[in-house]
Amino acid sequence: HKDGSSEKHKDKHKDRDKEKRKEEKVRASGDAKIKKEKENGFSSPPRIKDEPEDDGYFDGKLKKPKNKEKDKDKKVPEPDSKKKKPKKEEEQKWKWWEEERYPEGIKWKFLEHKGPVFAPPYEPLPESVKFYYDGKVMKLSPKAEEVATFFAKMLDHEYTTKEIFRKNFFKDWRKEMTNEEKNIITNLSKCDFTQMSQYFKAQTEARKQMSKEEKLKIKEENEKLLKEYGFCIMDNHRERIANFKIEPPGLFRGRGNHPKMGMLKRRIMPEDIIINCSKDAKVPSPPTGHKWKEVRHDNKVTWLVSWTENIQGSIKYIMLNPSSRIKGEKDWQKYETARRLKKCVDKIRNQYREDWKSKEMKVRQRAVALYFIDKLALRAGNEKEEGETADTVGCCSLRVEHINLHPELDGQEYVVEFDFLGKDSIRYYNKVPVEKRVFKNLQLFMENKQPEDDLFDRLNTGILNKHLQDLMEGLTAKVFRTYNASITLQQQLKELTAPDENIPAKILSYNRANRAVAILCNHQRAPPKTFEKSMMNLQSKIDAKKEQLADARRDLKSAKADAKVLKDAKTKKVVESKKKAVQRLEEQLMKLEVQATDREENKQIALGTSKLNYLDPRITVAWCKKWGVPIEKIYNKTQREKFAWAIDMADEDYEF
Ligand SMILES: *[C@@H]1O[C@H](CO)[C@@H](O)[C@H](O)[C@H]1NC(C)=O
Ligand SMILES: *[C@@H]1O[C@H](CO)[C@@H](O)[C@H](O)[C@H]1NC(C)=O
Ligand SMILES: *[C@@H]1O[C@H](CO)[C@@H](O)[C@H](O)[C@H]1NC(C)=O
Ligand SMILES: CC(=O)N[C@H]1CO[C@H](CO)[C@@H](O)[C@@H]1O
Repeated sequence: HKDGSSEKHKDKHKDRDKEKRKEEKVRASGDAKIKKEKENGFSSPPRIKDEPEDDGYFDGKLKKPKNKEKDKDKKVPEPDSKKKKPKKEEEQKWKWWEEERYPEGIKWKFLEHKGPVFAPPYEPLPESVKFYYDGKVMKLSPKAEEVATFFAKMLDHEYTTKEIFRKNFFKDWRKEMTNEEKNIITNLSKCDFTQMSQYFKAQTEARKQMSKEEKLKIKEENEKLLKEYGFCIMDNHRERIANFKIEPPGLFRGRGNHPKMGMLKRRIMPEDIIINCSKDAKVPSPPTGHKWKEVRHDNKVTWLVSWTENIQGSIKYIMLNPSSRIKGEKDWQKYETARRLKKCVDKIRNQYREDWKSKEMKVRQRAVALYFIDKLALRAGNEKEEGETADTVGCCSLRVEHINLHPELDGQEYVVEFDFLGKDSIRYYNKVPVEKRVFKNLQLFMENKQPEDDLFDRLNTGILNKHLQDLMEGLTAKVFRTYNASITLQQQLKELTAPDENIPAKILSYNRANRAVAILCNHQRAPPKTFEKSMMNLQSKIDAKKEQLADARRDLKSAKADAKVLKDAKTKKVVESKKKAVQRLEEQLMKLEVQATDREENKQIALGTSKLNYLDPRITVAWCKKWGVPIEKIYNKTQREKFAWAIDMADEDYEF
């Protein structure tokens, strides 16, 4: 397709512009698909297929085997109205990446939405569900009862045995009690929530046992809610909102040993809510009898709704879905920044190597920290939530106790052993050989220090970030991560992909490359609870397949024997079909075995985070296009929506 490509390109642009204008009009009236079909006289195929062709293989997870009978049913032509709907959705995908960007700082010109969906009101417990205090039945006031149910729902959880949790809960619960209740209920250990807990368990059970009709009804209600509140209009386009439902009240958990765990996370009311929309938009109406806290028209921010939560005092936002223009542009920019780093990383590396010899201690420390960020993809500082006291650290906040120096270890020289809790209390443990100069510097930084002293005492996150900005505009520790993750994926894909292996094997290679990145970024996980079971299921499938294959081989052998004797056309045909059956089974077995390998290797690694946040999707798209691997095998629907820009833009020779 290379001939005259520049001419074609121009034409494509012209067409696009026309198309864009047309689409704009169409969208305004709402029904793009139908109108476009009328104009064009045909319907173009959807770009991103909704239902990928399914060979049961995806992302290391096995899908439920398809029911053959059901498949047959599906092929019966459905009434038109039903079939057209999903296609219409596809048709409306807006290629924002082909349009000009707004000037820096401006996020939108028009914004209209329906506001948030509030948590459903509290439903009091039935009379039959009793609460006991000190062995005696007690009827709680509605407010006290509501908060008690939050605790009851968590009764089986380890949290409710933790002292801080109980203390925080009890303190906040008492605030919701009437004076009378407060006088009686003075000791949490005397509260008996068992009946409440049993009631909720029974409810959960009942939900599982719901009839098809009931489930369908709930599904329809959810869809209705999504249709009304799940979208906004931003600059003539209907965009999906990420989190339009406000979280219901409950008890705060937090990660690690959070000092605020057990506190009451209040119910958010319209009076807490700040609405952001454009001046010429219809302001969403608050629920009857209520008012918004404030209505703003600020097009320098991307949020639609905000409020302040009561536990940490942090501001929460309702924002657009990752598939939106606003989020997509930001994502795209992130990878462009990482590509800029690629261009100057050598210079930066040479600079910090020079700085290891600096006379100034501060410069030396900065240079060693930068080396860690570059080489180990460490985070800059401790990006923990305010009030969080979990003892997590980043590069700048490393303490002497977090590293051990080994002049020699397992045949390697100058090894640094790291052991600390990183973001979200995930342990970082690594033994890395470093350059001699780094090692000597670390020895120097540790001289005359106690274990709890800062390793980099002349450095903080602010200083380091400032330095990064001076090295390259927009540079942060995270850019190193994105850069290294993306470049590593690209290199690994080149190394691991064997041109003549089949698609399942290629996918395994992809996942291996992805895993190399996840390990680099320390995206570990505990093996999923269902791991052993799902592995066993897979193994029994493999065993069954092996048996089938053995049978098929036996059949083939006897058919061949028959053919030798009879030598007629009919037996020859039988032999051919038996041969095909064997081949088919061999392929299926291979596929299952590849899956088992993949899943075993994936046991303790979370691929999702790097896939979603650190890997330039264009590398993946290019790889898929180059090797003819359907993109659906690598990205699920959510991911395809998020990366629609990359899927459309990147061709097979894209280089990060
Ligand atoms: C609270 O109740 C528990 C269980 O009855 C009892 O062991 C404990 O001593 C009580 N605590 C106080 C402070 O009264
Ligand atoms: C990425 O990180 C790895 C692991 O520390 C490191 O060995 C490698 O040099 C880095 N690669 C690039 C290109 O930055
Ligand atoms: C796609 O994968 C992500 C993990 O990256 C997961 O959170 C999401 O639920 C998946 N979506 C679908 C539609 O399967
Ligand atoms: C005009 C206005 O109120 N702007 C605010 C919009 O929201 C952001 C983020 O909360 C604030 O920083 C702005 O001051």
